Amino acid sequence: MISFELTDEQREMQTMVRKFVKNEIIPVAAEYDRTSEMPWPIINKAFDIGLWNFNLPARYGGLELDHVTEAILIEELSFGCLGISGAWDGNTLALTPILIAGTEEQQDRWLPQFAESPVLAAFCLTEPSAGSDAAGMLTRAEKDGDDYILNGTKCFITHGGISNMYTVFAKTERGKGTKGISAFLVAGDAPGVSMGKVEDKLGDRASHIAEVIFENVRVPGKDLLGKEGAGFKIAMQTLDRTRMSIGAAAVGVARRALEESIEYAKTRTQFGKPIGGHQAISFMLADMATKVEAARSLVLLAASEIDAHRIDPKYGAMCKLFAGDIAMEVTVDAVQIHGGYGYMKDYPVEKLMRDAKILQIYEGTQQVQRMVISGILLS
Ligand code: COS
Repeated sequence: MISFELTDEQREMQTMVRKFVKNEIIPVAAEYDRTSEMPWPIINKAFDIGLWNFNLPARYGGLELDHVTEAILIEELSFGCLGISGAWDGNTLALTPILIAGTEEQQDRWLPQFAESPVLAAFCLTEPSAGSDAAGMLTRAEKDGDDYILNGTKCFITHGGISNMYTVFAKTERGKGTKGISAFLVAGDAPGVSMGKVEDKLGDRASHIAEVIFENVRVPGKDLLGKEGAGFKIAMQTLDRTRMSIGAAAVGVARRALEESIEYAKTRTQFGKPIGGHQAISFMLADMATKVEAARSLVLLAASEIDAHRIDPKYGAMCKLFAGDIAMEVTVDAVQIHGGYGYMKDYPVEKLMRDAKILQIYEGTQQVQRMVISGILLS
């Protein structure tokens, strides 16, 4: 049997987050977009009411959400503001490698802090000259006794420079390609860790994105994740689980653009009737709504496959690809429906359009998603 019915618990959490978004996020989203400040008051409130730490295991005080529930909640948060949603859920990406490859001892040492206070974590893969070609990274970790010495610069890092824990991917052996990459857990206050350039972005502005610089950082051998050389696989396995949440965020952005457009089409009058009464607009709304539903279906498929432990990288890639593209299309259409007003900051749709663009870029560009999907189809 196939069902899109939410469980009582999922519905309850969806209602709770929807209420939080309406009361706490939507009223301040434009201001965070303007200032580009980290939304600490919202994160602190989320922590206080127990809605923080989506994927932190329950044994460490986290919510330990399944992926379907996570997708439902990310859609709601991103309906309110993509940047705030990214700041809220940035830890999920950074914690996933330790959940995949961390030993019990490593998890016991690193994870309890996340339930004690709303501290941050960051996933450090991308570098200035290694974006889509993640294996082309220059950051290196050289063995020194039982420790490693880490040197390099990571860029475009969510929570970069303000995190308590970094999951860092670095070359431990040159000339071995993807098999020469290892993953490490690094404390935010370790000597030699610093914040580089803080990015000033087109959209997604409430999410803090910065460079992280590692300069002769001593990493104890006990903080190597998995085996030496397993880092690239750990990074890919992480993205296989997290790309669906970008799809869910895209659905939230697109649904908001659709709802704003429906409301506007009902109230804006031209040529003697509400613009929704003109087929030029009503057919656009019909197409936008169809795209939102189709994207959500693909996100839920990807999420439920992960929950069923059938992890097929193509589903995460497909839903990120499809939902990211429809978010861009739907938000552009929303601006068009709003006409001149849509281009002004008085209405939220211009922000939605600026926000949507990043959904086609981060956690792998749309072109990388096609590489993943076609690679599987042809393998
Ligand atoms: N799960 C497990 N292993 C995987 C894997 C996955 N999803 N994807 C690749 N691997 C393994 C391959 O099996 C291969 O191992 P073997 O050599 O033992 O066969 C190895 O990793 C290398 O794979 P591949 O040759 O496909 O690697 P490429 O260097 O060609 O890179 C892409 C593939 C482009 C898909 C990868 O670099 C990528 O995802 N890039 C984008 C990174 C990204 O999303 N960055 C955003 C920043 S994170 S916010």
